[in-house]
Amino acid sequence: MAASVRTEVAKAALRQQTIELPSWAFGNSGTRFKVFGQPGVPRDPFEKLSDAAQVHRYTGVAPRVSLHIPWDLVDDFSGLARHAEDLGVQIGMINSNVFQDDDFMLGSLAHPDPRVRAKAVDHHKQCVDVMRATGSKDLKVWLSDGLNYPGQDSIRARQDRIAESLAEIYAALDDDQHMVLEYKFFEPAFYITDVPDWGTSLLHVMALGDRAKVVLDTGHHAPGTNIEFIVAQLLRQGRLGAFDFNSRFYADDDLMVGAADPFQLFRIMHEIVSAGAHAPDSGVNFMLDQCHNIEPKIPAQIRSVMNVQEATAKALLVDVETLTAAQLSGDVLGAHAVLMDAYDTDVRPLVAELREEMGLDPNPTAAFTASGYAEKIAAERVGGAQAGWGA
Ligand code: LRH
Ligand code: MN
Repeated sequence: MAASVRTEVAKAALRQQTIELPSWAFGNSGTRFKVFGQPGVPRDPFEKLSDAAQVHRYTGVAPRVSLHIPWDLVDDFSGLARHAEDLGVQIGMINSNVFQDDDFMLGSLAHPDPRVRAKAVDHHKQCVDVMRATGSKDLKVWLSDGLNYPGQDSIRARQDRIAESLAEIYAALDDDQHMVLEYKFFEPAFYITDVPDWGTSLLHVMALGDRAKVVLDTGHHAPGTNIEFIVAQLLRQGRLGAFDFNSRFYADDDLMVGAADPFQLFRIMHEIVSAGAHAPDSGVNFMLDQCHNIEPKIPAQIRSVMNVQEATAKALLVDVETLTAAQLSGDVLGAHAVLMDAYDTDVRPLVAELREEMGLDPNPTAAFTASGYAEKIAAERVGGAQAGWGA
């Protein structure tokens, strides 16, 4: 395929790409040391959606916002969904939260006490009701459940309890609803996390049924883990349901995707594009899961969406024919060079051109800054409590 044709094919694919934003990225977040406030931070889910809609307005590819319950609890969820529609966005995945209630100190779905497990299952059923009220079709489950000391509880019994509890939640889903299960190798537990890796999540979702898949959060692996291998394997099983994109230098830093390791993001998107999983109907949801502890939140989300677009564009420019020929002929350096040529391509002009063709400003960050929206919300949003993790 000629390079010029590859460019047009890439643009057509990028035009269809969508990236889902996390409502909580627009609220305050931090570390155990400090949570810094910022002027204009939303005070409720309505204001979070307004800010998320700004990201879609200037990038054109962020039409969904993922909610987190109870952080985004409102009296009228269909009203919230209408507010989203008025803003030109939609409610995406619904995230459960069984990591902040005092009763879940020793676990939620894995807790030794059946009454506590029942409470955690009920919370997920409440999230399914939120899905019905907002039109969301996806329940996203991350369990902070784990142990801090050897012997604290039975490793095997906890897996049995989780399997039983997840089965009850899965049974509560409507036929057109799905569940995705996220894994994380540590934090807040420091000895064992009950769903620590892709294998454990995969085993649980395969036991549940076809409408259950794995969430891969790029910050949830042990240092040195080859994430694109996991992506290829989960795609091969048809069980990659979603990404929580972010980047990190050390632990679950939740920094802007592509900021710490743009080459890793490119390698991940290469596996995605190679499997055709970038297509809108692939069933893979590309989401951001980030915390903007010190940087302005809306521009950071815009930058993050641009980073995913650029990594995807590079992956779409890989000369697949030449790569495959080199791979099959054992031409190690030749094959590597083909991939690096794509990675070393400056795709910013291509993506800027695409935005113009979509009727958008080629520079979303500059366009947002020029809009004065940040100053407007800083002036308007005075009083009330800024949204956060409420931890
Ligand atoms: C856990 C996690 C999960 C969310 C939370 C905000 O670390 O990645 O996806 O519920 O962050
Ligand atoms: Mn996550």
